[in-house]
Amino acid sequence: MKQAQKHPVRLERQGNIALIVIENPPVNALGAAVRRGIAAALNAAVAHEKTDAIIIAANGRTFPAGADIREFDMEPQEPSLGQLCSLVENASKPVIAAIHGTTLGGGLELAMASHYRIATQNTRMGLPEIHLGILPGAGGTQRLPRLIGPELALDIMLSGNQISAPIALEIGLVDQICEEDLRGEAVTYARALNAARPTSLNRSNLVDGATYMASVNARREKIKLELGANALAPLKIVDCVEAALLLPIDGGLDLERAAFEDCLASRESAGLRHAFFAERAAAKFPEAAEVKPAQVDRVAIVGGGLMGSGIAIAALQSGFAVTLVEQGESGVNEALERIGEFYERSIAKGRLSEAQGAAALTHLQLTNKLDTLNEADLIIEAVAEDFDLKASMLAEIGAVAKAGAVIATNTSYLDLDALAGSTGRPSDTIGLHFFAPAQVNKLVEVGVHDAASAQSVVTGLGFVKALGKVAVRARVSGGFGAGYIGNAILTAYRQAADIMLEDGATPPQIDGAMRAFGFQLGPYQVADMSGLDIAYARRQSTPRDGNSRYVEIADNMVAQGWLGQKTNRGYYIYTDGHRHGVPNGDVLKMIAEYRAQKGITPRKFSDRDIRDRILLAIVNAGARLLGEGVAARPSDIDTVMIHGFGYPRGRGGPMMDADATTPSIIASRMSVLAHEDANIWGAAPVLTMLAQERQRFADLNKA
Ligand code: T1G
Repeated sequence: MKQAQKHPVRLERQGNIALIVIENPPVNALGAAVRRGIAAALNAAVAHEKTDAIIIAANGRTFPAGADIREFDMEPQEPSLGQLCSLVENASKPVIAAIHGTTLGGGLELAMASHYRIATQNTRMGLPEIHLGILPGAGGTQRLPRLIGPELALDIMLSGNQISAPIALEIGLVDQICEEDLRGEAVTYARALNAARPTSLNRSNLVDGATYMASVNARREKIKLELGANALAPLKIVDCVEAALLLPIDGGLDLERAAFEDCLASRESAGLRHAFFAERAAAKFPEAAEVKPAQVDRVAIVGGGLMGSGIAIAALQSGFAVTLVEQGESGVNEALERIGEFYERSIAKGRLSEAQGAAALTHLQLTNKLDTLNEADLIIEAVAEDFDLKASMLAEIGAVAKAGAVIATNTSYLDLDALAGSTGRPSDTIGLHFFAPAQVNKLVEVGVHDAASAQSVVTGLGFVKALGKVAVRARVSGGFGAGYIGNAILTAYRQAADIMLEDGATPPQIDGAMRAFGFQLGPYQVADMSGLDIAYARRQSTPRDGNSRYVEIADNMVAQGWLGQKTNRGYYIYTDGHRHGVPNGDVLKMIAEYRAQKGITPRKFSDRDIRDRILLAIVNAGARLLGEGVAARPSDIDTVMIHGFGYPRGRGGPMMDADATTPSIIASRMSVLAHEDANIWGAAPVLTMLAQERQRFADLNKA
């Protein structure tokens, strides 16, 4: 018999105090049923003659972490969160919000509409709506400036960052921090109250209009300067904060509502909300339904180069005990130097305290002895990207690792099945593909192969989550552009760019077009950053594919020793270690000579041509990876491209972008280009299927 669904809101009483308790796991999102429940409970409590005060609290890990984002694309239901907040504020009896966990967005707005706020010591608070391309739409832009002033209010809403409870107390956002028993202390606090205290009547931070407007105007100018005049949500937030001073509360709330609707309807917000759920969906590995991750306390990393030491830092920063194995004294010292430099820089920049830095380093064991690996629960091989070197190292690791330990290789494109075999215990072996710099980049592709056990896979997933990173499950692609999802798509991206380079475009033009589209850096700036020799080594070990044009420009640059930033000369020339270079005239000259040799008459490409050709290649590669089962769903590809390759998050990723154009239009555009390179512009079967069935990639996310 189907169990009756528990109502997400309960009304309890403790003598003359009514308690409205929310229970809507996992994060008590303020969906329609919750809002209706709170409104009904509040009306009942206010009407109850023996009620002197009302507490709003929540069970579970947090006070509401916001409105229910999933409801934004649905038919709105009453009461809206804004209406509920006004109901709370206008209650005739004191309402106290007892908050804990991550009180965010609509949850904090509900607390600010309450007359008093009590928080636990480790509560974190914030209005992160800007990360979803919207703004606080339930009174936050009107009540927060009243409580803490325009400057701090703008800081909180424009950064979307969380603040701690002690800070919130200091700035006047909460009234009291409770020691232990939040509910009990809230009741005691409530019993001492004798009057409601509507936030909207608090004008203490609105009296000095001139200073207030100076904050507003300065912030508006700063945003226009840094983000441009089209920065929708940030500028709307400033408008709303201005309205909090200039308009009565109802006028301000109306303006906020309209601004919220405008932002919600924007393409940017649709993209950001898609990205929010895409990275959470990506972490739903099928293996996780079968088994629990094994406990990982000590992590060992073999290879202390750029990647290995970056992974070590990420693990230290997340509280793991770390063993870093490097060959020989000099290898150990270089690794120690790299890690030491990270902590020095972080302390100098105030990101870490001396104590935090020192504490982290106490968990680091640096050695050149492989037998220390038998203490580790997880061993990550991070030596150079050479098959024989990796296979022999993995064989040694497989020999010393303890029973039950998980072995991972950080290969980015070598044959995972074969490398797993070389450990002698393939079921314990997975891929963990970090992206440089590993201590910063949030993406990790978890490589799965036929022999990998579910336990090993979910243990790898658990480790990546514990690092606070975004995990995406990937099988190794065997087709054009080996590697997991990211590298396979990058190969198509670069091939599309190189073909235009050969036919008439220039590196600065292509980079400019992709930056204008929203990428931080263009493909040739990225090539210079990662080093042309890395990609060259990979091309040398990858058999040429007759279906693709082989563009020799990069090979010729390597032959000249133009390897990018590491030689201060690549597609750009770099001076004094600057990250941004000036176009390298010698490369442009070399490309012109190369075209002449090949009898190519250069032709013009508009920025739109460049962008379209590259995006078509990316989407088509994504479609191929879906067909091969390398990627489980299109939104995983979006997550990889956003976190690993700087695809503009506000667009939601290439596969979401493709749906905006529709697969059938994409397939017809590709058919025009396929003759130029069948591998990157020959429509993948999945794309053809979607086009024929008038379906979208989003339909495959549901699968
Ligand atoms: N709505 C719907 N689902 C949500 C949600 C939300 N606000 N927040 C989290 N979830 C789901 C999430 O998809 C996942 O589901 C599960 O909860 C656990 O989340 C009017 C308009 C709170 C810091 O932007 O930042 O209020 O994958 O894996 O790492 O002004 O979730 O298990 O099926 O992220 O511990 C403003 C968004 C909304 C906060 C917890 N609030 N959430 O992190 O768990 S807009 C936010 C978070 C708003 C008002 C406006 C984080 C978290 P599933 P998780 P976590």
